[in-house]
Amino acid sequence: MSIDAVTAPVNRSSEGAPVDHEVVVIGAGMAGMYQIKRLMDLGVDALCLERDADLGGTWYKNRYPGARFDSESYTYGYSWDRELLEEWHWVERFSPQPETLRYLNHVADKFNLRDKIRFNCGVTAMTFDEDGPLWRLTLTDGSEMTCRFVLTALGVLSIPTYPKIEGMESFQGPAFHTFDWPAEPVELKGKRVAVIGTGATAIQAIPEIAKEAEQLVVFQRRPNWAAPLNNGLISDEEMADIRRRYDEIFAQCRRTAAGFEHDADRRGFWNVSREERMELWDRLYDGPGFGIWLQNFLEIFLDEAANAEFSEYIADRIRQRVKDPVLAEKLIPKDHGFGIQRVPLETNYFEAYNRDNVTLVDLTETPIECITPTGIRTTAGEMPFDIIVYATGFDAFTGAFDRIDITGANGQKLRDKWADGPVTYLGLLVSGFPNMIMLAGPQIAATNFPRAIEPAVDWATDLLEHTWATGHNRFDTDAAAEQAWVDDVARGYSLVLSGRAQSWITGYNSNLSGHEYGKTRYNVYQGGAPRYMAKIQSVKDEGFSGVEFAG
Ligand code: NA7
Repeated sequence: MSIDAVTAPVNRSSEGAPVDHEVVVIGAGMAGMYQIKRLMDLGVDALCLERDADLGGTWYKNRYPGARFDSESYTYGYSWDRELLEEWHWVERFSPQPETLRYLNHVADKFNLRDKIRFNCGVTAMTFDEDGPLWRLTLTDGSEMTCRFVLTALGVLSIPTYPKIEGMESFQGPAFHTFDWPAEPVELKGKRVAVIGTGATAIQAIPEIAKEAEQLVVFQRRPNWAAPLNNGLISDEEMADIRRRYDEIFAQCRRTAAGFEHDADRRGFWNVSREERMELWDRLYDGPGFGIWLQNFLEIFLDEAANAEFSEYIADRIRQRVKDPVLAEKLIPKDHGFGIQRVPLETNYFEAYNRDNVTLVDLTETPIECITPTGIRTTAGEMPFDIIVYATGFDAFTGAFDRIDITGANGQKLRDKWADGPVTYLGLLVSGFPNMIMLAGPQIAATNFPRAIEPAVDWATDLLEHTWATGHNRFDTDAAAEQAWVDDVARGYSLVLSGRAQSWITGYNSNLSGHEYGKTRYNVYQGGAPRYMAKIQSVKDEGFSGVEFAG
């Protein structure tokens, strides 16, 4: 037999009722793109459905000024193709959205991924048909499609949450969520702009909007801790060095809890002197990216006193950067410590408030009463605006699933099963929803996102291959294995200070989507990426323990 014959793609398929496609992948962002590539390589009849007009997911949608990675670019890119790693030059240490979208388009072109992606094709409903067994999908154009297996790559922050404010629809000028920032240029020059929200997105956008707009008013409900991104260009020499070190870089990302190069300082917060702590913090504050968060002492995440001392250090930094001391205090969070919520990284965020054209409205003092046709009215009066920007966050993790009417075996709705929060096995499977694998679902490890996506895609592909190789056409996870995982995830929330945060990690804002207010949703696995990866590997090594095969 020739080598070609051995390596030629085999058309994998399962027994069962005929289907339009063996596998459908929903979503063509980072996860969906890699998944379709893996299936193409295997010669599987697979199709990727994308609701948007083009690929890129998060990086296709988030076009607001200042949108960029908080991950070092070279730790965020795909790791699975040596040639791709060798040929791509990341221009900036923290890639801006347009460059990232260019990168993803380059990947799609290089591997002909568009051949297997159907654009402007959302999924509105999917129902498991036991007789197939198969999934019956309803698409946005009303047509139906069937497949044996569904892999969801819906994105974890892909459903924007607009606030519910009286009169929103009456505003006559442009008004949009940052996620829906128009693709065509938005003229900010000479405009009076309102930004509602001060999360990671707003903190990236505000300094950029401030440079352009005639007037910018920021409506803040709760301030967020933020620290400098310290971005820079990557020279040819640095990029050559990064290329030489790629194996080492990815190995380091696999070793660390959050999938970055940054690793915690394990000397022990209380074992070193205050001077030594200050020396570390000064260095990290001037260093790049999440170092200030992830290269810090582990006690920051676990010990209230340690966290309070460090938070005070950051508060002082804010006081040094904001000229007006009263304003500085308004920008310093008082209800939670640094790093308890996901830390926004910024470039001149605090300096933006020193500009004459930027004003902060503290909504705890003067709440918004309504939006009028020409502006925003707070209890202090009405302010006129030309543009309103909602930087109000996302219906995280489960929102994209809730938007699809998903019916599993025995007629159960996923929406109902998840009414009190997500319930999964390893963040990858859901009991009662056979032949469905989530590639970027709730309860996967909280990491530098692609570093968790790639193992999830590989695991999903291995599960499919195992199913085919063992002559089955149906798998489901057993409820006991699922419950054990949910308990493990919940335990993680009880161990870290961030488990009580008011953030999308705890699903605190998902009441906007009809979920109970203030009830913690266990959206992510908090036990660290290495432990998560070891777990999914051991499940696989045990022939997919906790998964039942049939057919
Ligand atoms: P976040 O981090 O959820 O931030 C949303 C912000 O919007 C936050 O400041 C909220 O204040 C504010 N918000 C939400 N609703 C309202 C209303 N009704 N009125 C005033 N302010 C409101 O979302 P981001 O998009 O910034 O970041 C999400 C992630 O994307 C980020 O972590 C990165 O991983 C990428 P609150 O704090 O709830 O008082």
